[in-house]
Formats: sequence, structure tokens, C-alpha cells
Amino acid sequence: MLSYISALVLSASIPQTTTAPTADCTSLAERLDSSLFTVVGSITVEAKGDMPAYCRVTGTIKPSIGFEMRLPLSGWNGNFYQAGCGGFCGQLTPNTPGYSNGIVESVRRGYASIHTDSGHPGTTQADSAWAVGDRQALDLYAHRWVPLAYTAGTSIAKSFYGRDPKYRYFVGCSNGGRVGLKAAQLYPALFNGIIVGCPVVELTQAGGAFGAWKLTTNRDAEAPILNSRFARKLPYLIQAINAQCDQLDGKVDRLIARPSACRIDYAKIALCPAGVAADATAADCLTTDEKQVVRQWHEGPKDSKGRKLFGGMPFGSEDFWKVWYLQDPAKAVGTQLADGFTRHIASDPQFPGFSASNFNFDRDPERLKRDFAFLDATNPDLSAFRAAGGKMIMWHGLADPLVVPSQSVAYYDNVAKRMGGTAKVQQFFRFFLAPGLGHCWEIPSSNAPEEFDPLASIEDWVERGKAPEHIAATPSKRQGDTLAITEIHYRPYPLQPLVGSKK
Ligand SMILES: [Ca+2]
Repeated sequence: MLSYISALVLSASIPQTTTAPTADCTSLAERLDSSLFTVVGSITVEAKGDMPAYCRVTGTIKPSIGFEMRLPLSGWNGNFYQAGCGGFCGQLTPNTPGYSNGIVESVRRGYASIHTDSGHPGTTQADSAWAVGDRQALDLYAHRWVPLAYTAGTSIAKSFYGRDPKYRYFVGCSNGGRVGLKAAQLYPALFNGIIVGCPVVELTQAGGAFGAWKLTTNRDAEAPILNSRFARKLPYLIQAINAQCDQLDGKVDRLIARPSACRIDYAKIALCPAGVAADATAADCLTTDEKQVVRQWHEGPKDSKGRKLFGGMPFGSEDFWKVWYLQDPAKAVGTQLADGFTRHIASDPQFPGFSASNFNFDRDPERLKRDFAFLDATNPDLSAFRAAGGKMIMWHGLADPLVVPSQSVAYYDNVAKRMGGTAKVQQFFRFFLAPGLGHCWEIPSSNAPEEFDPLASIEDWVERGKAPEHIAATPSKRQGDTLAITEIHYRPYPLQPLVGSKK
């Protein structure tokens, strides 16, 4: 009797969910379903710092998806995490910080986590040459890699831990955010929770009309007008824009929390004396040409009749221009992405030589929308995702000049319109605008707190039924102690954020 009770107590003390592997890491690859992989291998990686030891599985998922999966050797939380990839993908970047497209944080928190190249190799994430004439690679990149990596990743987890993962999450930023939306739209039952950061909602227009606009408005003959020399004028430009936009959110704190409320009077930005060469002038004025480009970048692309085709770069995003656009064109990722989209991603034998420089703003936006619809994540019907019980958090930096936030706002409004209004949509899909934040996590913000944790919020929502009422952001170590703002609470759109400032 005693032994029977002991056995009961013992079995009750063992959690229902096993968190330890039931298989050996080094022989794991041999046990996997070979119909899913062309190459696969596994090795143990020792614990380092606060990173647990994990089993690292690498290889290729059929037909051509390069991947790396990391499975904690102890403390598995029972769940699965699939990361997106940025730009045009093509590389394995599992160590990308934060919740952009990496798996460092998720492994630290016990997730069995997978990261992929989305189906093709590339020299960088801005490399798009692979897409020319390779429809299979483009289809995989568009979204088809998602269920393939999901099936392979969850089967690896099951082989290693002896059971299926309980909760499954997809987390991506930029292109990875676009793919997160695609997952909700096309594969609504795969993930319990999806985190979408700074999504390229409408890739055909972000890459086409907006991309071509950025490049063509900034060219005088062959030389960019806003270039690396222009970066020294940014402090003046930012100050001039703050003078007109900062107070519109109710606080003068160098943070433009309501850029959409601002209408800039460009006449108030000082013009450099006529006849003075741009590179010889002082840093506190703009030439006529510079002012024209600044205005066109803010306004966004238009057709020949002046009709707006896409959003422009938000007021307050100028500090990030130097990162994405003002470097040498060979190094400026924003410039490369814009150039590569038309040249390679949207290449079409019927339009030979198509590029940003010959983009037709009357004809090409509609053509791209039609012929490359599979790249866009604009479908507002999320009823299947809602019916499957899925929860989604979308966030976007209000100072993002690369993937402009207006497309996320438009998408959320469209979903609300389609699905019974904002209150109903908020029951399964919430959207947070992040003032002062640029694009994803990799580039530090100079004027706003940027450390936040959407994964904790989606876990609370999915696993404990607690919907996120706010997401708190605090300054990161990278920013030092120079910020006037100590914290921000992002609140579900359309609510304004709560901003905490130094006295
Ligand atoms: Ca302000």
C-alpha cells in the first residue's frame, strides 16, 4: 500500500509535459523523416552565459529551404517558435537580436526554435538576383516555405522530445512581418500566436511605387541629391520638423507621437543662399533640390495626375535616413532593396530591362498588384484564423522610413472594416504603433525607448487568455542615458501611447 501511494505521489510530481529530450542530439538526424529533408545534421552546442545548451539541427528542407533549428537540452517549455526572415532573405541569421527574425531570445526562453533562408541562398539579405527566372524560389519566398518549415520543425521537436509541441508561434519583422500576415491569411490553423513587426504589407507597392519613387526623386543626373554629405544636415532638418510636429501629440519632448497629424510648411525650413554648392554650405539650411527630395520622400509616390499611390516616410523618421539611404549606394540597404525589387523580384520577360529608373507610375503599380499578388499580404479576411482561435499582435515603428507604418494602419483599418469593427477585431488581433521607433530592432533609436517584449504579451494572450492592454518599452543599454523619455506604453490602435518623461 505504501509503495502504491509512493508511486502515486511520484507520478503526480512528474509534470504532465516532458521537458527533457527523449533522443540523443548527435543521432537525432538519423531518426528524422527523410522524406522531409535533403540534408540534415545535428550537434550539441554547450551552454554559454545565459544561453542554455541546445541541440543544433541544420540542413535543407525539401525542396530547397536552408534552416537552422535549436532545441534546448533542458528546460524545454513544450512549445515551438518559427522565425521569419528579413529583406529578400537568402541567409541564415538566427542570431539577429530581439524579436526581429532571430531565435536567440526564444531559445533562451526554452522554445524549440527554427530559422530559415525561405528557400534560396543569397549573398546578403538585400540580394535579389536569385529571383530572376526562378518561380519556385519566388513562391517559396512569398509564403510557401512557411508550412514546409513548420512541418519539418515540429517533426524535429517531436523526434527530440517525444511529443508534439503544444503552443506554436510565428514571429517576424519586415519581410518576416509580411510572412506573419500571410500565415494568418493562408495557413490559419498552424500557429496559436503570431507576432508581426513592421510588416511589408503590400510588397508590390513598397518595392515598386515607393521603391522607385525613393530612387528616382533623389537623382540629379547620376548622383544622389540626399547622400552621405547630407547626413550632417539631419540635426537641423530634425529640429525644423520637430518645431512643427512635436507638440501635436500634447508634449514637447522631441518625440513625434502623432506624425499623421502634422502638415509641414516647407517654407519654414531655411533655404541655402542661391549659387552656393550643396557640399560647401552650412549644415543649417537646405538647397532647393534637397528640400524638394525631402518633401517628395515625406509625401510618397504619386502618379502623373498627382494621385497618391502609397504612403511617404513619416515625419520623425529622418534620423534613420542615414542608415537606410544616405550611405554610399553600394552600402545603403534601403537603396539596394528598392533597386532589386523592380530589377529582379518583379522581373518579367514581357517587360525587359524593367527597373526603378524606368518605372511608370501610371501603369506599373496596378500591373505589379495584379501579376505579383501572391507577394502581397493585404487580404483583410482573417475569419479562418479567428475561427481557429489564433491571436495576433502587430506593431510598427512610427519613425520607420524603410517600411512605412501607413501600410500597417491601412491594413488594420481594412481588417476592422471587413470583420465587424475595431472592437471585434481586438478580440483576436491587436495593433501597436511605436513612436520614435525605426525599422525592427537592429538600429538603435536615438530618441525613444525601444526595449519591449511582444513574446511575453502573446504568451499571456494565447496561454492565459489575457489580451494585451499595453506593451511597455524602456530605454536599451545601446541608447545610454541621453533620452528625455524614460518609458512608453504602446496601447492598442487607435489609442495614443502613454509617454513617461524625465522631470
Ligand atoms: Ca511630442
